[in-house]
Parts: sequence; structure tokens; C-alpha cells
Amino acid sequence: MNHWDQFLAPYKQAVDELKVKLKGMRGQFEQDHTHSPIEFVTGRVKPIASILDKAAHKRIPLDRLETEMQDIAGVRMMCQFVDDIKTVVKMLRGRNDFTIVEERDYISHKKLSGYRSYHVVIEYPVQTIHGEKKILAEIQIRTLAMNFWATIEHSLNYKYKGLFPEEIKRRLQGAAEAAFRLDEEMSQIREEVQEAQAYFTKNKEQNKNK
Ligand code: 0O2
Repeated sequence: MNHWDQFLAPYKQAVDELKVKLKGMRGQFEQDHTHSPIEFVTGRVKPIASILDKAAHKRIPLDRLETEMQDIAGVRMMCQFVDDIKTVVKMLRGRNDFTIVEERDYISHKKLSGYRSYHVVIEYPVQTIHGEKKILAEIQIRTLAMNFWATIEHSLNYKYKGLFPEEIKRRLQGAAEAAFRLDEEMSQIREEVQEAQAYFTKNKEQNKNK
């Protein structure tokens, strides 16, 4: 096994385990027939080239990656509605299989680029044949609209290496604004749906008692 494989092995294990655990939360909501605040979950170990780029950019010495690069293991949880994000974060705070070390709210405070997402950095204990190893992992929680924007912006970022032409920058900010409005519209439709469901349940109960 080369040095990188050895270094990344616990991160890979953490991502695999977290995906199973967090996808399991969605399954449990389905079993309960209640709206799942989690739409889908993805995860990845940061590619070596991206680790090296980020380390150079943020001046992180390679022997300090473990403590200073928080997103070598990354998991994303996508939600339908903005309010679902709060629910998911509360559930994460209540778990006892990892410890939250930091939260970053880029929803209340969006980034200059237009990026919105809620980040939770955790310390996750990986069980290895040599004993327990605690690693840092980043969970990003966002709506489908936030994810759509971030995915497109990320690929353009890759193309332009962060130096967007003014026109593209302006359009991306406009698209971020449109994604924000889409989230707001959907939140309003959600209220309509929930009102309709409450009305339906009440009528059903009344008919049963007649
Ligand atoms: P990748 O390829 O997703 O792994 P910094 O990089 O200084 O802004 P920091 O301290 O590393 O931030 O932590 P932060 O901001 O909580 O998390 C960084 C990650 O959030 C990024 O990882 C992206 O996944 C996401 N992110 C943050 N800002 C943006 C943005 O403007 N656009 C997009 N598309 N994603 C963003 P990496 O390492 O940059 O990339």
C-alpha cells in the first residue's frame, strides 16, 4: 500500500459508513410514512490532486492535513425544502456516533459567490485493526436548488480556476438569486400541501365518527 492509500483508508471507511448511516435515516422516515427531510445522500473522499491544490492554496503543511483539512471525507445531504435543513442539523446534533466540532451557516450568511449550504464538521471515530482513529469529516446539508447551483458553479470554477469573467460571475450571482427564489416558492407550496393534508385528515376523522 502506498503512503496516500494508507493515509486515505480511514477517510474512505468513514465516508462509506456515514453514507450507510445517513441513508438509513431516510429509510426510517419512509417506514414511518412521514415526509423525509432527507432527499438523498452522497459522499466522496477528496481526490489527491484536490487535497494538494487546497493545501497549497491555504498553505497547509502536508503533515498537518489531518487536523487542518476538514473535508478530506465529505458527505452531502440533500433536502427538498429549506426548513428540512434545520431538522436534519438537529438530528445530527442528537446523534452519539460522532461529535460536532464546528458548524458553518452559509444559508443565513451566503458566500460572496452566491454559495448557500449548511456545513457541519464532525470528529468521527473509525474502528481499525490497530484501534480507534478519530478523523474529521464535513457534512454539507443543502436543498436541491442549492445543490444544483453549487454543482454547476463548481464545474465552471474548475474550468476558470476561480477567475470567472465578469459576465459569468454576474450570471452566476443571478442564478444563485433564482435558486433562492425557487426555494422560497417551494416552501410556500409545501405549506399549501401540508394545509391540504391536515384538512383531508380532519375530514376523514369526522366522517369516521358519523
Ligand atoms: P470540493 O471539490 O467540493 O472538495 P474555503 O475553501 O476557504 O472557502 P473551507 O474553510 O475549506 O472554505 O471550508 P468551507 O467553506 O466550509 O467548505 C469548503 C467546501 O464547501 C468546498 O470544498 C465546496 O465543497 C463548498 N464550497 C464552499 N464555497 C463554495 C462556492 O463558492 N461554490 C461551490 N460550488 N462550493 C463551495 P472545496 O475544497 O472547495 O471543493
